[in-house]
Amino acid sequence: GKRVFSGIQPTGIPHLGNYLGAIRHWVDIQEGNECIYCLVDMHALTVWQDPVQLRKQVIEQTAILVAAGIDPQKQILFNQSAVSAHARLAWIFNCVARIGWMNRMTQFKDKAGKNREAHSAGLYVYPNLMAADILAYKATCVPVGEDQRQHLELANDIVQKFNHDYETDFFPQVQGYIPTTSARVMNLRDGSKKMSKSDPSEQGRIELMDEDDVIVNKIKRAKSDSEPLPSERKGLEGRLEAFNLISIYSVMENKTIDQALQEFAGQGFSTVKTALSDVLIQHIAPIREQTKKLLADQAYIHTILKQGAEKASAIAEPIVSEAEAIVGFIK
Ligand code: AQP
Repeated sequence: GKRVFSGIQPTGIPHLGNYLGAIRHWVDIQEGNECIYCLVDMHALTVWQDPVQLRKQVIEQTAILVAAGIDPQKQILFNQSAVSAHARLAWIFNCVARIGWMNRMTQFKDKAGKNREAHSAGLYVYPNLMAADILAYKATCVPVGEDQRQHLELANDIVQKFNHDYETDFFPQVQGYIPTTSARVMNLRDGSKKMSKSDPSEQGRIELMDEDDVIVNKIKRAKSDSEPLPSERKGLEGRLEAFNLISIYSVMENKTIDQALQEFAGQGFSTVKTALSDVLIQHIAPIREQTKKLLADQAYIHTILKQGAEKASAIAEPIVSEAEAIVGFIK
């Protein structure tokens, strides 16, 4: 088996994009592997978080992950700030990574927008903390969405420079695992933006805690177009919202886009939307209901996080201590 690491920001209720791009694969990859799944509250802090909300969201997300099928007994599920090894290794990596490397990160440019100077320094060095998350465990398999590819490359640049500068082979190269079926799920109201937790409008995303009628309504009001559906993928070119709806449907039904289009060719969007709402409800309702049950016993959720942090520390502590010794820290 492999050692797998992945994280999710407790910045809100996970949505369909997080589910199809990450959570679903996290569940599948558990068999035969050692999986470390982290609620990255330190990453969340790179943009303003209300403290009460942040705490609530960590608890809620933990429950959702367990409800979605992460096994907290066999695997490791915890919040990042509870394991100090992340922050300690991130500092070392802040001193390994070059400012020029950070300046090339497209996610920073996207998130910071025009007013870069007003953002936190944490947002700027976010990818170094992500490298530390992975390498504190020497994890070699990192399942993430396509949007994280550049950050994984940066992690490998850090590994290479660290190993070179300190004349060691201490850190292993990191392998991304970007499943080909993890379509980038786009905003339901704007097919050029990705579906995102922090988008001010909830109408653009399906959250894993949405009630059935909310799902039906959001899909009903999702942007589409008035053309009938084509029989082949190329007929969706330039139709961003139409493509997004078909793409979500096909991923959820384990079909190719062309197979999905066979079902709907020649028809309008109302048929697609009804079918899509149905599959979404089939997948989401059980997760939502199980989450509610789990949240009724918050002590249990706290125990999961505490035990997860203990198991995570047991792995990360010796690795990060050795990295500290390599750079010359006296402990
Ligand atoms: N729209 C998406 N489609 C496919 N995958 C996605 N992921 C996020 N959005 C989509 C994947 O979900 C995992 C966890 O993401 P994250 O919480 O660490 O941060 P994010 O990518 O910044 O997600 P959000 O929802 O947009 O959060 P905010 O709004 O807080 O920034 C990652 O593996 C990601 O690829």
